[in-house]
Amino acid sequence: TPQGRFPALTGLPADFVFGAATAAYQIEGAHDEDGRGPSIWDTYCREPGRTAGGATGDIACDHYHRYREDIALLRELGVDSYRFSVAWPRVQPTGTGPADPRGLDFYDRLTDELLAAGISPAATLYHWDLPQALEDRGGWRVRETAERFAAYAAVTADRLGDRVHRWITLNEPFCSAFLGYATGRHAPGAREGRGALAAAHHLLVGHGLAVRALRAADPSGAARIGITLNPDRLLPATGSPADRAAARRAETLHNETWFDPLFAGRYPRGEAETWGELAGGGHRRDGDLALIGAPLDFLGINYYRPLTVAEAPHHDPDPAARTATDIRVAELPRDDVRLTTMGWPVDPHALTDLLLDLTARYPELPPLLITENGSAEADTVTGDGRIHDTERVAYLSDHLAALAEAVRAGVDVRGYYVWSLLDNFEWARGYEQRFGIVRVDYATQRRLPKDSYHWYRDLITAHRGHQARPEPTAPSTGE
Ligand code: GBH
Repeated sequence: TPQGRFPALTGLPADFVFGAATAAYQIEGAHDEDGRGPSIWDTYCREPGRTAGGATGDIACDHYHRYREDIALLRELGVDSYRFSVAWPRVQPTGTGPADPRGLDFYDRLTDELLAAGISPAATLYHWDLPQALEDRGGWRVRETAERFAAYAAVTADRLGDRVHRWITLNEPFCSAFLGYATGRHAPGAREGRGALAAAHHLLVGHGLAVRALRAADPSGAARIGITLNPDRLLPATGSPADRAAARRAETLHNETWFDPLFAGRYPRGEAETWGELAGGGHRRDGDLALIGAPLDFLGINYYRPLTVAEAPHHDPDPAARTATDIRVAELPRDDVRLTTMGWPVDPHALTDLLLDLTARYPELPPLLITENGSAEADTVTGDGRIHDTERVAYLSDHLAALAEAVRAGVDVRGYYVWSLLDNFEWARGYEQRFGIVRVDYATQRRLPKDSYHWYRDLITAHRGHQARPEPTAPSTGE
């Protein structure tokens, strides 16, 4: 049976969506073409020491010019849906004012090419590329950025909404707020306390305003609108009260900051314990919770690995210098499981636990989509000209099995997108980390599908029950 070769499929509904995901700054390149303005990532990458080897997204995978070839790869892969992101600074080069039609033209062509290939587009409006001009006015620290974001959502939906019916407002606002404004490991590279907490709130307000704008642009009701979060499975290093308290503070920072306003109509209860006098804040207004909590059609979840946490002293003894991630929590390495080249532990069952736990804690959750899951591996081209990325195949297979286990236990998951279609610009880690199921040789821009690409294609075919290709006669090799 098809499921015999792909046990991970057992229990997934017949209309389960299989997809692949990318993001604009990580693949497009063409950073100064057709009127695109600079984003905070263009600025950040040019500052010394920010990214591995000083890498930038100036060229990346040159997808802006090669999107037809990349969509042909998606068509051959057989995915139902493709998740991409729209670059705000292509649509509005300074983040405000009338749209530059040339930027929207690109996403218009991309959308038509996807539909012609029988692939359903899923568009993320914000995958971290804030127009630099808005950062110069305060970025996500200020409410004005949330209002600008909704205006950008409206012009984008106005142009694409007749054909794009799945919208994701924000990708991983945790990263935008806390890596961008507290650890400084993401653009704009700030290290702040209150600024980062204000950014977290204004991202949520921007989401709520964008949902309102997207619904207004969709009188027919065809649009399915959601947000993508990266909830973490947080494991206390020991059962000690100190480590358990540390894990609770991390729950507030990583999960409750987002889930509580979005799905429980409240701000997190652990704020004071987590942030002390930084908590609360004058950036909140009456009515914000109702705006943020507007009903969604789905919740996107990006999942990669669990985190083991323990109590730690403050990084900075000076309270005035503390950032919003300085919450007396240390992340501990794991030595009991395999690590990917990101150093991330491979522990698929943590995904099952996470999904069950979130569903139990938030009864109002909408249906789920896994909008990213994948692994970075040290792929090498072998003598046969192929890439036998058996670790990635095992990672994907085991995580799909863990997801299917959650579905069998009653969690409503409607789809799964592999991160990523292509090797790409992995933010601060530059081009050293390869997440693609297709290799990109950056010197030539040649694409080479890895074994994981062929495995995923066969899994999708098996799920559809088409049996379009004969089963292999040799025993499968750990797939
Ligand atoms: C997701 O981020 C993103 O949505 C996607 O763009 C990204 O490519 C993918 O996952 C893989 O990372 O080591 O200090 O440079 C997940 C959150 C953000 C966590 C980047 C790791 C690197 C921090 N990731 N972060 S650092």
